[in-house]
Amino acid sequence: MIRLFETHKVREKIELEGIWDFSPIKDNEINVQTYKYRLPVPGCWEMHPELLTYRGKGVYRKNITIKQKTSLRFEFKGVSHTADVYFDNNKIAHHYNAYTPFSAIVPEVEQGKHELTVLVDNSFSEASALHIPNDYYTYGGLIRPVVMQMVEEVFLERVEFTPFFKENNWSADIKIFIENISPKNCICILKGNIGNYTFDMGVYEIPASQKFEISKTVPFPDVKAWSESSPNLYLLEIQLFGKDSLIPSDDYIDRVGFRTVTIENEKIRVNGKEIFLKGFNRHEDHPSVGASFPLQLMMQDLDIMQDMGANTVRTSHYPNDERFLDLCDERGLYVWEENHARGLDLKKMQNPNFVKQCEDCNREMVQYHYNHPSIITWGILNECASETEEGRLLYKQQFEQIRGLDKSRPLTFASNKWVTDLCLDLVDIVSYNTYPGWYWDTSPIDDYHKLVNYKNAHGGKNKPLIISEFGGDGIYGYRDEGLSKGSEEKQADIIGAVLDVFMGKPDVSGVIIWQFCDCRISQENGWALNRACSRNNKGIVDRFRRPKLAAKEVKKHFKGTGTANLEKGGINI
Ligand code: ADA
Repeated sequence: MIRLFETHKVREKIELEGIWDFSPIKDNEINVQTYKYRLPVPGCWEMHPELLTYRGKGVYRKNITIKQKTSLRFEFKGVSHTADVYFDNNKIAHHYNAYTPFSAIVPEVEQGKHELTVLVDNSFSEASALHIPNDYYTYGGLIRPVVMQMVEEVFLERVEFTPFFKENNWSADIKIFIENISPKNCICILKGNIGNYTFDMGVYEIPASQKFEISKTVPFPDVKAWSESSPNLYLLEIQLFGKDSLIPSDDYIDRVGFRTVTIENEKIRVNGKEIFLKGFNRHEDHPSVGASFPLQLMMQDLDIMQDMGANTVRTSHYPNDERFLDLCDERGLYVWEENHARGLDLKKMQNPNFVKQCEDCNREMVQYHYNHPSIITWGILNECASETEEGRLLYKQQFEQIRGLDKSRPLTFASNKWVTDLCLDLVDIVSYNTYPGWYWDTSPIDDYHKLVNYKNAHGGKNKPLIISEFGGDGIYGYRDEGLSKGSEEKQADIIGAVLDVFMGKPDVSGVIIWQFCDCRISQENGWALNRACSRNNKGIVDRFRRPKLAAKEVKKHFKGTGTANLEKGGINI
């Protein structure tokens, strides 16, 4: 299952979920004679007992039967971390980054048997600027679903839906991206519908072998808004017809919500109403599946978070599986979706591949996830070199790139540079990671004053403030009434003290705990010596989702005090 709803009724598609052949390889030789393993897709190879710590290259193979001549479009939702895709031994795609989707077209495939092979590499080297040994684990494999679609010569590539509220009514700017892979110009007619509304998008001549973009503003007078308390969703269905044809040759279905996100008077507003974020940072990591989450585990994570009273998830530190975002849409959760970069100092940001790999990640994140109403902010470059002039330039370039792709959402990044940060003027929302009680023995109230004073004097005045990380280790089962660091008691104490301070302050717009669940970390570069049991133990639940003492503290705060009723004013829904 790639999404929680049908994405096509007209276009034929087959999900390539199941068992694939797999073999580790040493060089780039894709013509493997004997495949030793049969591995599940989606899946991480580390879940196999002989591949627990395998870092390197491997080839996945799947035989495919095509019933009649057609063009094929493959969509890979996530390959960790570098993929070279071959169809009948011809290379059709190269992609870097485990956490963003990509696609490849194979025109005019003959009926019969074919072979799809994917060379996957999860190794660390200079070629990889973003996947580096880190405070989380880079797994290997086809970690998210793969789908094969049968496409016509002209097909719908994607749709961008941007709702807005004007003169007491909802409308939306709808952009449709079409691709013509044939050598001739083609006339096509586009129609759409949402709920009970059908609308014409026009007639166009799509130039030969080109991508084409059309846009239109459509009013939707009687729809219901999407909000935290009423997450109304609508299926947006676009159909493409050939000239004089009454039967659509292609379609594209996405699920959308009507909501706006704005920043006014230091507050984040959804549909004009002030919101307060109470949430968790979450790594996609689980001992049984690695980073390859089935629906049940995604739902379980959200159930646990919501049971503690959370309304927000930060996808630290990479774009998430679209099914997880679908679930957030359905549940009215707010999402801070983040590009993939954690803790890169200036030297690492100056890796020759950094700029291109970030640009690709930003573009794929925004374009593939554009229509999720739950995503209320895009974040970039967690704890990178925002205290340097050179780093500032790179932050600036990325914010400009994202603003060019999406003007409808505010932007942010999580800083740990305290009173040396040079980038607060670049963002719409100022976000700080701070660890009072854990990395330093300051009190949260001192941190609060220091942060707010610096923010207001250095480009952050009148901008909302989110405390985007705080917490401390709590090793599951390690109990100590003496509150030694690492005990569940100490963790609960830190979390309670920080929430007491930051949830009560009028100039704080959100608190996001580090972190939801413990996660596996890299062994390389000293990480294993920094982290007890080779885990980041700051989860409020452990890797198996068993709650620690801190869970009660979180629930008390998130469900109780400090969550003033903010539902005043704004758009009436
Ligand atoms: C940082 C970082 C997280 C995690 C955390 C910690 O703030 O953003 O990824 O490493 O620190 O546990 O120290």
